Amino acid sequence: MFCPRFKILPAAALLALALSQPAAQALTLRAADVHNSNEYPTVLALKRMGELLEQRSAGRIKLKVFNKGALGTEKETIDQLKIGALELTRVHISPMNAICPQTQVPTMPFLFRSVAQMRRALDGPAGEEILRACEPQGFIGLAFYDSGARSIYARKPIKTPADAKGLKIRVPQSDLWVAVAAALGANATPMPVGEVYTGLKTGLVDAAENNLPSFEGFKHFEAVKFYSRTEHSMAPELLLMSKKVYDGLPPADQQLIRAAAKESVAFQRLRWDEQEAKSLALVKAGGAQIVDVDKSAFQALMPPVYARFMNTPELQRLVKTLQETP
Ligand code: BDP
Repeated sequence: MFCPRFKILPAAALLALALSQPAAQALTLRAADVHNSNEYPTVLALKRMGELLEQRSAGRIKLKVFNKGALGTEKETIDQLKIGALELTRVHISPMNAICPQTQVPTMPFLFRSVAQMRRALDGPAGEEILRACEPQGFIGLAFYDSGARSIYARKPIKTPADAKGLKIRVPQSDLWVAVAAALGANATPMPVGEVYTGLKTGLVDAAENNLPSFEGFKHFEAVKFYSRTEHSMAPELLLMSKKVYDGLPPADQQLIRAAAKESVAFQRLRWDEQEAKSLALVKAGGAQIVDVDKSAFQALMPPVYARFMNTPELQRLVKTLQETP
């Protein structure tokens, strides 16, 4: 039977439905990473996150990983996130130090007692607080990934702070890192990691500092052979999302993204432990020498760095909470 309202009602109902429940949109997220190897633990973790998102959204949400610095330096990708031109970036925490002071806390030298303790501390409430602190600046801090411990490498062993005197050392682009190098008596040259290999080869810098997988992966061990285990920092990696993009997504998608990022952390840590062992073997086979050092002599020079950078009650409280994590 003909019903004049038939044509009108479904349209109105559809419209009402569309307004109350926007149809789930297909979503492609891009994630940047500077590491060259497709097997680097952070790169693998991003791919893992993508698999989880794709499974849980029945293929609607996809994550494309652009490693090898294809989308720019870490600072450049951070700038792109800020304006919503890029969705995700996995960066070292150091280029965020100037943008979000709370990120300086886990960057501080000799803050954690061990990698295991660093993981427990960052998994706790202080870690969450630091991730959240990036939001007012336009970044959703999704997760910390592991970056192990960083040590100094040079053309000679650096066993004591006296060995570091006058050394031209590359550091990440952060005032805090410049201050750490200065406390050791070295001359810091901040630069993006992509320039370090050439810097070491040409003698623009005498030294750099990083974890073993980066010493190996960026081929720095081909340029300088002595890796001295100062382990002066366990500053983590950071997985950030553009707040501008995030705020435009339905809450259900926001939750999917947060959960997939958090779940990729345990996976990344397993890959990290494997990669450290592999990288150690590779650099040794490539002629690198691993030098044991008296870390306490280096640590003894750091109080002025704490006094200068951990200069508010809030930062001091975060230091204490992270350090006191069992
Ligand atoms: C590596 C980090 C990478 C940084 C690099 C650096 O994984 O994100 O770019 O250090 O020193 O350990 O800049």
